[in-house]
Order: sequence, then structure tokens, then C-alpha cells
Amino acid sequence: MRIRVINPNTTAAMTATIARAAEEAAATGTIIEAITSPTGPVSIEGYFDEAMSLPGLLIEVRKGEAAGANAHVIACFDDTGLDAARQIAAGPVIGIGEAAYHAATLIANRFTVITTLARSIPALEHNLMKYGFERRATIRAAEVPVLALEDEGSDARARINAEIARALAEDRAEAIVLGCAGMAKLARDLSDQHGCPVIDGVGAAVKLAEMLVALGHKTSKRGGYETGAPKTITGPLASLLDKS
Ligand code: 5HY
Repeated sequence: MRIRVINPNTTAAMTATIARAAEEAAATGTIIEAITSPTGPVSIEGYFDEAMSLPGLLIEVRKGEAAGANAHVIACFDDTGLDAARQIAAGPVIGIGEAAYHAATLIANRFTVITTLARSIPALEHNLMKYGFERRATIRAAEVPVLALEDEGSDARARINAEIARALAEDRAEAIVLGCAGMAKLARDLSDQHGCPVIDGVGAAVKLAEMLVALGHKTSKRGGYETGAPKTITGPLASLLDKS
């Protein structure tokens, strides 16, 4: 099967991090197509960045559909554009945030999400409520800019490490969820260091996508994810979409 893993920000180095995590998780026979959004913010840190990342993300979902991808993964922890992507996709579309939350609830009663900046927290709180996990989760910010995760010389890892220690001591956390696609490479070492499950959403999303495809499930087209008739789009977006 082919799974198209889309980084909705435009930083290729982060897509490479995501691709490594996806390929490490993928089963034999699963082809991972890791894609960097062609247009939008270099990183997504809050509501405006999320909104500005949507055209690039949805263009790449449309391309994947035309190319016959079996499933898509949205590799941004906010699950940016997830419902819109499901509306235009035939196969499953999995957000790495939702995937990580589901994985955590299967192995722990309570978990703490360690994300990047405090301004990213409300969007994650909203998602946790939407998915029904808000009573089992705490969210902390390590105060690490997203792109610092790609800078080996930054103190990002130390800050994430310290926040995990606080979560285990203060939140009754039984597992940790890494709240950014760029943290994927840290999961195994942090889990060994802290002696608890540390979940990366990229790997969780790839395995969930594989499961759904293997079981023959596609996105339901009854109700909210019904694709609907083609819609005229005017203005600069029209030319962007026409090129895709
Ligand atoms: C992500 N931003 O996974 C989110 C994390 C965040 O560019 N990729 C991003 O901080 O919202």
C-alpha cells in the first residue's frame, strides 16, 4: 500500500524527520511518500499559521487522491485541515495528534502532551475535547519553537526532557505524547530515559492508516465527509488549485 505523509509546513528538514519516523514504523510492503507543503508557513505555531497552511496541504491531498494513494497522514500535531482533507479523500486520512491520543489511551489511564509553545495549547485542548479525551490528558508546553527541533545546537531536547520529568511528577501522567511532528526522532530515547511510554504521532498515524487500509475501510461519504459536487473557486486560489 502507499501512504502519503504530508508535512503542512514548508520546512524540508522537518519533512525528512517525519519521513524517517514514518518509514521506521511502516510495515514491509508499505510505501511512504513524504511530502513538504508547496506553500505556506515554515512552521505552524497557532491559529493563523494553521489557516495559512491549509491550501498547500489540501493541494497535496488532491494530488495524492489523483495518484491513487491508499491513505494520507497529516503530519502536524494540531491535525490541521483534517476534516477538510477527509472530505476530498477516498481513503483514510489520519492526523498525528488524534493517532497519538488513541495510542496513549490504549496503554495508559492518563497522559500528558508535551508541545512546543504555549500558544499552541488551546488548539490541542479543542481537539482533545472534540475527540473525547480531555478528561485523560494534561497539556504542557516546553517553550521550544518548532524549528528549534531541527537545530542540533538548540536546548530543545533538554527543555522537552525537563517538562516530561515535571509531567511524571505532577500530572499523574502514565504516558507522554510528543506534541509536534518534529519531536518524532526523540520518542524512543525519551521513553528509555524516563521509563514510560513516549508516543510519537507520526508512527502511530502510519500504523492506524495501515490497519484501516488492510481492513478495507475508507473515509465514510455519508454526512460530513461527503465530497459533494465540484465548487467554483475564484481569485488567486483558483490558479493555485488549477496547477495542482
Ligand atoms: C507540528 N507545528 O507538528 C506543529 C506543532 C505545533 O509546524 N508541526 C508544526 O507546535 O503546533
